[in-house]
This record gives sequence, C-alpha cells and structure tokens, in this order.
Amino acid sequence: MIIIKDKIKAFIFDLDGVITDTAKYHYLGWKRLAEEEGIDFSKEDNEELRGVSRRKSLEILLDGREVSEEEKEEMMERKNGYYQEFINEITEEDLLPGIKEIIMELRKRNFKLAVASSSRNVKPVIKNLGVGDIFDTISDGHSVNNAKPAPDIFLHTAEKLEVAPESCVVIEDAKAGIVAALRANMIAVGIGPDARVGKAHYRYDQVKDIELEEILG
Ligand code: B16
Ligand code: MG
Repeated sequence: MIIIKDKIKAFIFDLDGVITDTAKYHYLGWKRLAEEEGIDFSKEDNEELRGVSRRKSLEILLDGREVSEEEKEEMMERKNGYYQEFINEITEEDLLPGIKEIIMELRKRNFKLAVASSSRNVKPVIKNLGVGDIFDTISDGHSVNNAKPAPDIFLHTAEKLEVAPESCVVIEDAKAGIVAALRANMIAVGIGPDARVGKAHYRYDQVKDIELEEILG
C-alpha cells in the first residue's frame, strides 16, 4: 500500500489498550472465572485475548474443553459481571498517558475521530473516562457480526464517518486489530511490542510515543 499522506482524513482509535488500559481488568475477570472452573490461566495466556471478542476469548480460555452453549453463556455473563465491577471505578485518571493530547491535537486540525472497539462495554468506559463528546462516532461489539481480525468494524466506522478506508488511520494495540485494519486497507499504527503489532505501518511502544508528524508527513 502506498500511503498518500495528504489523503488522511480520519483517525480511528481502539479502546482497550489504546485509550485506556482495561486489558488488566479483562485479565482479572477471566482469571477469576478460570480459577472457579479449575483452568490454568496466566498473564501470558491473557495476551492471546487482546482485541478478541468475548466469545472467542472464552473459547481460547476453554482450550477445547467441551461445554454446552448454555454453560458458555453463563460463563461469559459471569466474567462480564466481574469486569463491570472494575470499569465502574474508572475515572479520567485512567486515560493512558498522551492520548488526550493526541486526540485534542487531531481535533484542532479537523480530522474526523472515531472509536472502534470489540467490546460491548464501550459506553460506560468512555463515559467514565470523560471523552464521550470528542468522537464523531463510536462503534462497538454490537455494531457488526464479525469481530476483529475481520475488517468489518473498521469498514463500518469509515462508512459512518463518510471517509474512504484508505484515508483512515487505525490506532491499535492488538494483533487481531492490526490484521483487521490492514484487511480494511487502512493505515495501521501499532502500540506495543514488535511480536504483537509489528505488521503495522508504524509502531510505537506506548501511546505517548506516537509521533503524529511521522504519520501525517
Ligand atoms: P467485552 P478493544 C476488546 O476491546 C478487548 O481488547 C478484548 O480483550 C475483549 O475481550 C473484547 O474487547 C470484548 O470485550 O467483553 O467488554 O465485550 O481492544 O477492541 O477495544
Ligand atoms: Mg485493544
């Protein structure tokens, strides 16, 4: 893909791992469920769940263990209950360092801004972070049927923004998210280690390291 920098019109932000670090709360929720079910689950295992839908996360955790659909539903609900206890406590202090500055700078320069997350808990998280009004549109785990790594959520978001996919920059912390952004023909910015997001067009260790001028040219 040839990146024509003056064609960039919109920035699409992932939520968990880019705007705030809810990965630790997802981990604690899954860990508690795993303990209750007698399943080994480490922090390293949790890396596999980054950006992945709730159902797919449970399937990874179960690792082939046979469980009825009814039991799966109950487990997903139980984990989500634990997760919601954590996100109720989120405040503006939980914004990742540098994210507010980047968003405000992009807003000042008239780029369209969106959130596209696999999570079905986006609304309360965004509200508690105090950034709900900044974005032109928010897509979440309810918006499309096929979760990341399918490109659907990003294409759906671009359509809502009325911007062509190749004019969108996606900022993501998950391998599944980078794959989805590339499949959507968007410019991908990865946050995290090379092993996880190295396929992105640009990669930074943390959100605060993002160099907008490098991306915008
Ligand atoms: P929920 P993102 C993703 O959000 C998380 O990274 C992933 O760990 C989680 O399983 C998924 O949302 C679903 O979340 O259970 O709240 O619906 O990174 O795409 O913003
Ligand atoms: Mg994420």
